[in-house]
Amino acid sequence: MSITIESIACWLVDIPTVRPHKLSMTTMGCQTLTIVRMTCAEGVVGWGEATTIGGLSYGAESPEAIKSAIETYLSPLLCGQTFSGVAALAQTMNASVKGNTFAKSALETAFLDALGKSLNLPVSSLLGGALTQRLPVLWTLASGDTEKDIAEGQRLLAEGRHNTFKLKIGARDLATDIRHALAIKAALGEDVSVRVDVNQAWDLTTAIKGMAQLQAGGIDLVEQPIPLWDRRGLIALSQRFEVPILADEAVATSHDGYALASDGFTGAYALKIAKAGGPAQALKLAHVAQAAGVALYGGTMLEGTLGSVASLHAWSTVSMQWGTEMFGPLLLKDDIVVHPLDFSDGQVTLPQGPGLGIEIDADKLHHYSRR
Ligand code: MUC
Ligand code: MG
Repeated sequence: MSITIESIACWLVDIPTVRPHKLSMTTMGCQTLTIVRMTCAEGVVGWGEATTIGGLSYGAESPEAIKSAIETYLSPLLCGQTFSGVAALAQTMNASVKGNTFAKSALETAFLDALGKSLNLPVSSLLGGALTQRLPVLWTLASGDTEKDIAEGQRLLAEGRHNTFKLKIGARDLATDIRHALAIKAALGEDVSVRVDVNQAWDLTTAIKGMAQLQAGGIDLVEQPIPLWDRRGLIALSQRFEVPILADEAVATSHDGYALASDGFTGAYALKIAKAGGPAQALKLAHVAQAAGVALYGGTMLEGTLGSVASLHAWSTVSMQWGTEMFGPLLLKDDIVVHPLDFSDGQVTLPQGPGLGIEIDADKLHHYSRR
């Protein structure tokens, strides 16, 4: 079974967030989704999404650059070509385009959606087969205000929507951040898992001080405390503290995962389809981690439903010891799909049906698209 790609269209879709989302490098009030529609022979249509955080403040590809890379370079390479699967698709893209993993991720997703629809199989089956139909999902408390975060966490616990929380720290001085994190942990209680993401904001000396206090205060996981280039520092921290480290920005592809683990890193890797170049590429990192005894976590770039579902299909095929954070759709005021995902009891349900199993709302796509 092969499919021929006929045309590719791309939109920038701007959707406001339900509240300001404060990270160490930016505060988001709006999220931009780069949406791809891949039309294949016999009228089969696949959809993909590439989404980053805060323009160029998080990663090296902006939404505008992703759209340009797709339209100017990747689409001409792919249109008119016939592919039997993601291996050939990735080989063609990688032979002529370096990097640009966000753009490649949107295209790999759209191709998987189209292939799944042609074969009448869910994307998870093309990636190895789902081990589960329900995946754990945490929520990130990042209003920038301790009391508001506590109230938000308590409300979500009472509603039963989430039972695990991640806090975004690193924008303020260490003492303020530690007070903030430990106050939230104390208010939410012993049984609630609270983790922090520093998004590279600390140097190694600050991280040693900070991790000691976070560990003593019962924080369960510390994500990317130091810059992505400081691999030796990350390995040293992972060996020095009992509280595990989650490597995020430091580990994008299977090559990064192999290098970090073979140099002695212990802890977990945050998988993200955008960092790796697509759902199938992200699973290569997952398999390297499994071989090295490194735990897994399903990460987000705060994608809408389309990108979150593409990730969930991949995450459903491996065991995620630290669960997932595929809450992106809940951070957005609206979305471009007909049926929203089912989030309940700290979990999300993998959509059923061929391909990604989602339906795009053409009116909403038009309404939120940048002119
Ligand atoms: C990140 O760095 O992990 C994930 C959750 C969230 O709030 O931001 C993202 C990015
Ligand atoms: Mg992170």
